[in-house]
Amino acid sequence: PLCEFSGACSGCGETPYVKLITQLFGDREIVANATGCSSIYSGSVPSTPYTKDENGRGPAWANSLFEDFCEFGLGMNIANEKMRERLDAAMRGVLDCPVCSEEIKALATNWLDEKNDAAKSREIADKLVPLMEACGCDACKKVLELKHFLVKRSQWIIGGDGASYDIGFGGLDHVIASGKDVNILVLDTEVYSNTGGQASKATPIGAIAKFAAAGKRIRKKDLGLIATTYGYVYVAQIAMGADQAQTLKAIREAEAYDGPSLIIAYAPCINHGIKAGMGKAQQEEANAVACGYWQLWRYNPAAELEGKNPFTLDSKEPNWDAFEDFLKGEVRYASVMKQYPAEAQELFQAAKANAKWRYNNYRRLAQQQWGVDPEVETLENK
Ligand SMILES: Cc1ncc(C[n+]2csc(CCOP(=O)(O)OP(=O)(O)O)c2C)c(N)n1
Repeated sequence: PLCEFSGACSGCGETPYVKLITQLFGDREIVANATGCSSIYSGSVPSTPYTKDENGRGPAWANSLFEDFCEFGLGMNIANEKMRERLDAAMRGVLDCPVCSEEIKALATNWLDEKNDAAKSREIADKLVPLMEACGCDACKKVLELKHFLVKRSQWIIGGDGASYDIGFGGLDHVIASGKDVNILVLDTEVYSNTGGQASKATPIGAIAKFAAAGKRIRKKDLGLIATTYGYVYVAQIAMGADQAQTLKAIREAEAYDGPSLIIAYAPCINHGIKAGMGKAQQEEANAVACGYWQLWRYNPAAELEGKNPFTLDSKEPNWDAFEDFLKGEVRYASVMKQYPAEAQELFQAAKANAKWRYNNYRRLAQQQWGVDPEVETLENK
């Protein structure tokens, strides 16, 4: 991992996702981080848990405001695109150069063809840079000035649910609508964790949070489903402790998808008051999915181009009988019973009904008939 020892609460549900992304793409990763827990444990200056590998490569990271983190990441992506356009022009200069060797020219042609493939662009860059340094002609110097852009980058935008569902939502919507190749990771703790647990639109009905002291009275917003309506945005809901393979698959698919991606990751938090303790945070994720509290699914626009249903429901039919016990295992719900016994049962039922409504909705989407309409096919996900 290229994200090591953070100052997050022990058992934090957020950090395993952040760490996993560095394990997959860390040597070419750029992060635009919203303010929130993740910006604090990732950038407690002068120290940072982000580190580099034996070749000196690691994630490049910066923190934005709470309200514009997606635009901040989009800006990084556009800047990178612009620089790579310049690099492309410089590389074409090599092809006509009277000094450059045939080997350099062959690699330059290869790079022009494969520059958007992460592994191939890395392989070509590793061969090309020493040859160009040895050549030293003006055309090679121009390429070398931009050598940091030879390898395809992996743009990540990381934020909490407060940033994503609420305050930065306008920007998130703008960025996914742009069609640009960025990956947004929402660390969904269902509250504003870093400022002490205020309710967000991600807080489910019945949970106690600040500004929802008697239990929230309205259901959780379905951010993922909203994003699917664009049709060209990769979307997934994941929970690492429930299904590691699905988490890995979703993160890989999102990164590989040539367009915007949004991953919503369930993250247990110290604010939830997990009775089993924070040492059981991963187990809590498994329990959340098993009882239907959280659902696992992926919406992959690339599948649609192959004539397949883009929506896949990855969670099994939940054991709804375990739903109430799951709620009782967390103080944010259990305390409603103590403080507001009259309303508690009604709120718990509403929480379960809403979770069922969501699950049924996902199941319907996963089971829908999918056929290819030739006219629609020409849209090519745009
Ligand atoms: C415009 C603005 N409002 C409020 C804050 C204060 N603030 C900093 S972090 C934070 C909570 C972040 O919550 P969330 O996005 O859910 O991330 P988490 O801490 O849960 O990871 C708040 C309210 C801020 N930085 N900027």
